[in-house]
Amino acid sequence: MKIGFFDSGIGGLTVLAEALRRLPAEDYLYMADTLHVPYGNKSKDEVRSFILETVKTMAEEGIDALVVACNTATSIGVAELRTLYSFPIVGMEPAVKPAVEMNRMTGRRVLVFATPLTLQMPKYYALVSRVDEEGIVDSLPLPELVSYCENLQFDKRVMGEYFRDKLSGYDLNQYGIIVLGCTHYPFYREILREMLPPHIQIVDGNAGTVKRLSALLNRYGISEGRGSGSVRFMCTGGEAAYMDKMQTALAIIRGMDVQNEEIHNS
Ligand code: DGN
Repeated sequence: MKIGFFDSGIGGLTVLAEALRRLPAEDYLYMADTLHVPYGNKSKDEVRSFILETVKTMAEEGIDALVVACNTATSIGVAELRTLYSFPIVGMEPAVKPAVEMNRMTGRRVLVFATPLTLQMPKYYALVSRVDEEGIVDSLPLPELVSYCENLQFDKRVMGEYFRDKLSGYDLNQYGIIVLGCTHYPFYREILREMLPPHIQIVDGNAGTVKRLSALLNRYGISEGRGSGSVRFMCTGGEAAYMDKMQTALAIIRGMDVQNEEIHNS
């Protein structure tokens, strides 16, 4: 049983880390589209063709299920991928719905961080229209953050300045929850935690995605649970240095205590 995880770069490793925690007895193939990272600032048509090409390569490797571990790629390609392949496919969704539900009692607002492309797509607009009856959701595009992450820029001072600048126009007292709507962003959870007021919760959709994956594997009857939690890395550019980077980044995210504020996207 081999589960494929796909992202433009190292972002999907934050979802893979969650899968390794919850489903340790499967085997994984992780694919990064290093030839085209980052996706978030490119056109919809370009990203669509990158997704189709990359998943084709993964399918040729013989995966039994696929997690599109990228919000941007999910918004653009997941529906089409489901028409092309018979294996189960799970996508990402920014955790806006549970955030709105959790926040209802506090009277505070919800702020969604994501790539510009995710925030521009009809899928995101439809999600917010569906769940945000009170009009409490605001969205903040962070176009530079994926590139910082890909460069393993985790310096507290540099990134603290970046986030302070991005949030300078916001009255943070108004907000109760920040949603990390891009799979790269959980790498910055600890830095954000230190700089944000303590009343703000930081949430992502990773646990919800892995729960959906688990349910789907059961429904298709394809989870053998006889794997070893092995991870094979691939990248479209085939760069040896990037293989090392993926190992390093997976160790970083697995070393973080991400459980305290996790919520379940339904
Ligand atoms: N990790 C991707 C996401 O969740 O949107 C980022 C895509 C990109 O390359 N910008």
